[in-house]
Amino acid sequence: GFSFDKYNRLNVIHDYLDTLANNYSDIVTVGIMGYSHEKRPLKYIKISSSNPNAKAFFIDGGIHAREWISPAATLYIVKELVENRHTLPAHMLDLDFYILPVLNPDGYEYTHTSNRLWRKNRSRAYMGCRGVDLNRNFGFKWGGKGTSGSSCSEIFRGKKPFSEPESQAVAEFISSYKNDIEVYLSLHSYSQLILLPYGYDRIYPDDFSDLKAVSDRAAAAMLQSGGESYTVGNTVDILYEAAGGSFDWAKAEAGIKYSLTFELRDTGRYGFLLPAKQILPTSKEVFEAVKVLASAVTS
Ligand code: 0X9
Ligand code: ZN
Repeated sequence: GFSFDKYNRLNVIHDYLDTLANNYSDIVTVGIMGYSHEKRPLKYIKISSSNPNAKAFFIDGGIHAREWISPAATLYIVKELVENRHTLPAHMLDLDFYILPVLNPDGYEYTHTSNRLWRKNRSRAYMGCRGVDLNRNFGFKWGGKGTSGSSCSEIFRGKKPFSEPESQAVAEFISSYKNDIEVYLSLHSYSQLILLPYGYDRIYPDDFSDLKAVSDRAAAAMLQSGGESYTVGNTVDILYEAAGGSFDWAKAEAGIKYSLTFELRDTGRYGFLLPAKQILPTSKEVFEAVKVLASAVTS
């Protein structure tokens, strides 16, 4: 069964979402945004505010298959929002949350069965190797810096923007709710960074200082709650160039002001192989940040 002491398989994660939808049918619904290359559902959960005019907060995890802490952290967020709802600050109750724990289910399962360090999806549409880096496949500045046209590359961008069913389904979903969504948060690992747009080049959106200010507060809250230290900055300044990423698209094309990427624990000791003992402490610090981000878009 489902637990926060371990990394759960896809079917266990999906069953947990379904169980919540059954047990909390007044606030929780589960839906499917689309299907992966191998026809697995892109299952998401919606946690609804009682405010009919609520703004929305979107979170995805598991774009990269091997970054197991990312889906795990999304599930902790889900648990807090649903099962511990009575403990939440009031402003959190004023938002709808859309959470997609595993954006790349084929890759995630493959890391459990065959290759723990697989990153991409499992597309077989290409000569050479399988898999597209879904975080290079979104349709803003697609094909730019920090991407590759070789199918065997870890940063293979695919044959055209949104060539992959996973990226396409997520973009369609977000587009259909873009007037409501005020925060787009994509969870990755590792390095303990809060990455701000843009990632395709060293370019700062006009409202960069707004994003920076709330992210600095989020990082402070993470640390103050007993969590780890996270570095905040423009993606290119503190990491590298990576065009075709989901949050650049969310910012530039969907118009979502607060579009961010977190790189969760650790800073390299275990890297992608983060011990299960760190699932809960990592998840708790992420939830502290989510509370701060939520406060920025509620009044
Ligand atoms: O390279 C990536 O896709 C991300 N780092 S990771 O180690 N998790 O693979 C960084 C993505 C930054 N976001 C964009 N460039 N859009
Ligand atoms: Zn990643």
